This record gives sequence, C-alpha cells and structure tokens, in this order.
Amino acid sequence: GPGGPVVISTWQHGLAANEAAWEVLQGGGNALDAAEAGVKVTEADPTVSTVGLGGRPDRDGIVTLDAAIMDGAGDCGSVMALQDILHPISVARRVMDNTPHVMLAGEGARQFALAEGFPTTNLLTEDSKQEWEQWKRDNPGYRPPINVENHDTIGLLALDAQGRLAAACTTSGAAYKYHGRVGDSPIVGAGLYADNEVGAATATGWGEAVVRACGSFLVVELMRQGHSPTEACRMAVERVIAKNPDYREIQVGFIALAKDGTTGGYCIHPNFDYAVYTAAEGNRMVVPDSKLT
Ligand code: SD4
Repeated sequence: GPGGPVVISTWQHGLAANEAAWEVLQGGGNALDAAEAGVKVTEADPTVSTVGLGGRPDRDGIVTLDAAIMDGAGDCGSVMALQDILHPISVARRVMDNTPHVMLAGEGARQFALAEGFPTTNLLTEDSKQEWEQWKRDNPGYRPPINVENHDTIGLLALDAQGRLAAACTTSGAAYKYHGRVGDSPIVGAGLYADNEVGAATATGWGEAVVRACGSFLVVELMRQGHSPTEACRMAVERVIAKNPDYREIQVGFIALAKDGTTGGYCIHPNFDYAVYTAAEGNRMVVPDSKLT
C-alpha cells in the first residue's frame, strides 16, 4: 500500500473534510487530531442537511446529534442525541480524554459539553425548519421516512505518517426520526472502528441496519482475516443484507482504510461515493461497487 498519510471520508462533503484533516497531517499532527479537525468542517457547514448545523431535525423539530471518535490504539468517546452544540465530535473527544466513560447521552451529554465550555448554538436553520414543516404537512402519519435517500453522515478515517489510525463519525441522524432515537454513528463497532494492528472502517446509511450487523467492527475483523478493504466492505454489506430483509429500501455503505494505506468501499445502492486523499493522487472522489444496480 501507499503508507501514510491517507484520509478517506464519506460522500461529496468528504472532500472539504479531507482537506482539513490533510492539513493537520501535513503539519505533523496525529491521525486522531486530523480526524476531529476534518469532520468539524462538515459539522459547521449549514448547507449539509445531514450533519451538525443545518442538520434535519427529528419529527418533533428538534436537531439531535450523534458523534463518535476512536483512536487506533483503542480509546474512544461518543455522544448521543446531543442538542444545541455545534461540534459534537469535539464533545466526544472530551468524553474520551476527560472522563472515565465512553458514551454520554442526551441532557447529560449537553450538560457535560456546557461544563467543558462549549457554547450553545441554534442548529435548526430556517431552511431545515421549513423543510420539516413541509414534511409534517405531507406526512400526517408522522412516520419517519425509510428510504435510500435518508443518509449522508460524515465518517472519516485517517492514517498518519507514524502509522497511527483514527476514525470519526458525526451526524444529525435519520431525518424526522423519533425524538431520542440513536443511530449507528455514535456506537463504537457499528458506526466506526479503528485498530492500529489492522485498519479502520466507518458506515453511512440506515443506521438500524448497520447496528444489526455490528458493521464497522465486522469490516475491521474481516481485514484482520486478510481481506482487502474493498472485499471486507463487500462482505459486511452482505451481512447487513442477510440481517435486513428490507435492504432494497435502504442504503448502507462502508469505507475502510488498512494500516498499509490501502482503501476501499462498498454499498447496497449505487448512489454512494467517498473522498480519498493521498500524497500520490491528491483529493478525489471514488465511486465504489454496489450490491444493486
Ligand atoms: C444514522 N447512519 O443515524 C446515520 C445516518 C446517516 O442520516 O448516514 N444519515 O442512521
């Protein structure tokens, strides 16, 4: 493989996230700091309607955020259903660094963020609010939509020049979800996983389906058995399909980064793409193979 540094992240918004992560790595920073810095760009972008500021709210009109960060050495932190904080990934990092815990949820996570000095931010933009109000008018049954469009989490994996890996994942979750719903993104092993001995992986798409398969842990374990990043992602998608009979109605995608710097991805539906940044090829979009056409 190409060795480090390498950065890989989900969807078109991954390009801008990769740039910020790359800058940290170029400056001699470590993979963990790079992963955090990368996804913060997406969290702060009000035009990304699936992450952080401007993220779609739950069905009650409340923006609740899920985020997790993991160091390939094994440490990790996450926040779930967090309200009013612009950078949940940085709160997850503080959970990892400054508490004896791994996960904080809801109001407790918010109180922790405030105690750590994070400011409050109104995350519901006028555009997201109007879209939610339209959704309520169109959906008197108040049922969260389950379809191939309900995705676009940012998940980012970084490998630094010293061979350290890290993963970060942050999202506003499934649009118009039940209040209090937690997806795969803040669940270590589901939304992301990193192990310096092997590689790292992260997931996007319908989180319930990813949780049922322990998706990202599975990808890393398949790489541990010798499978390439792409093959490991493909086999994990097959497992997701086996555990989710409704797989034709949902999107799930995985990306992976092996410790040798090789990358790959795979998904159910063909609309998924991801961004890869290497010294040799710069920052570019990649369209992976998919189960369905
Ligand atoms: C989740 N996987 O909460 C995340 C969402 C995602 O909304 O990819 N987009 O299920």
